[in-house]
Amino acid sequence: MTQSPSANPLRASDGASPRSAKGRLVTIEGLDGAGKSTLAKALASELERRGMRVALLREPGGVTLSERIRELVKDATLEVGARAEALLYAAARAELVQERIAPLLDEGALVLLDRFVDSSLAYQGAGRELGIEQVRQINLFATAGLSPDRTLLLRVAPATGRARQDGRGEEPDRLEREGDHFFEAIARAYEELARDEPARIRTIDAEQPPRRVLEQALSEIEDLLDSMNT
Ligand code: ATM
Repeated sequence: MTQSPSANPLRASDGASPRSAKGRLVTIEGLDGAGKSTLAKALASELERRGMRVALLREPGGVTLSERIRELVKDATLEVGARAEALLYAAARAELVQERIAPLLDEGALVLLDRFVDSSLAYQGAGRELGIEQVRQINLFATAGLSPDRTLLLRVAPATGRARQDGRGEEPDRLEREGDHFFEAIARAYEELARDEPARIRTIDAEQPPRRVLEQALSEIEDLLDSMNT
């Protein structure tokens, strides 16, 4: 997943055009209850205030097929094996990339994406024990190799994430019904991914107040924002 943006098959060929003409893909990752969607919304409004073209999307979802798949993977009444689950997330991702993300990047937008391939590596690769490399392979196919320019990993202790999730008072979905062991494996996998790719994946302590999380997130993408303005 370290392909350079200009070598990306889903982006318009760079040719002689300056790198600055292209958009950037920033993904937000972490356990449920880490505050991903709060950060995504705050980042989007701050960047729009600065006059940037920002598209905020979430996974699974963002286009009709992927929203339908979202309903399937969350449905607690369905039997879904680990392999089928990994493929459903990958299918939702393939459609979102093709219909929305690739065109937005070609138009020069900053795409803020709540979850992407790293979620599958952590949840299906580690949580479901399918193996990170196997899950990476199906996602390379699904995304045609699209890799984020930067990933903000919101680190929260599994117990804190669970407590925040419970505090929402919603009925737990199919994945949220899993035990502590599942979420601990996911948290460990995220840490490993961040250790392997420190330039791309920046970890933020998500137990800080939301304002501090936003400040750190902005500083972690400042160089990308600068590169879009030059
Ligand atoms: P959100 O609740 O963050 O929208 O994500 C939906 C669920 O799908 C979430 N469940 N929990 N807990 C994480 C899970 N998920 C995966 O297991 N693999 C993936 O590739 C993605 C994108 C999400």
